[in-house]
Amino acid sequence: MWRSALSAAVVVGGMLVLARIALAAPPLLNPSFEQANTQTDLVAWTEFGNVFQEPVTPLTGTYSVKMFGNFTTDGNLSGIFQDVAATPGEGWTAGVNVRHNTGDALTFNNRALLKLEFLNASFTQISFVENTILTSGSALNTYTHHTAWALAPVGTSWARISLLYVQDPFDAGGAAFFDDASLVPEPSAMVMLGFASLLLARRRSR
Ligand SMILES: [Ca+2]
Repeated sequence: MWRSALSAAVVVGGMLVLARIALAAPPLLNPSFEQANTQTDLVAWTEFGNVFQEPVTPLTGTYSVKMFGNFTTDGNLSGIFQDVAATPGEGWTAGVNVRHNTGDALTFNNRALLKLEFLNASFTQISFVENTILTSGSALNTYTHHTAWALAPVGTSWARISLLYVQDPFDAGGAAFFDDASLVPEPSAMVMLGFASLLLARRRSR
């Protein structure tokens, strides 16, 4: 009796540890792009190239983020990114919704990318995954949701979500609209292993 009570207490304790880890994860700020100092200065995000907060086809709230090319060189980039503190061994999922609209659809090889990066304490990139999420062949006038997942490698201090627009060739037209980004960690493999062993101990004590 006391053993099962003890193991139940241990399991509850383990759940509290997991809950605390989930709560401790710093959230992505301004994920729906509703806050901006100016149209080209989103709160909590770093922008480069042609990036604008626009009251155009938002998924939620009033605003989306519009991106298009810089008309400079083939493969030029516009984009935004945000960093969140991360720990080696955590699995991270980056997500966003993207669309293009009739009248300003993507042309040629123009495309939008969702990139999940891991950086060390000096903000040097140590690994990344990158998914193409919008092309000239994508359906018009509808948001699609996309994710990218990766394990934070040894040396990780930061996880970064990057939303990018590639203009290729440099004179190709079309704009991408993004809304409702996310960047979420899972508990590390070691924590999950510990939790699983607690559950096993509970089962054996019955
Ligand atoms: Ca929004």
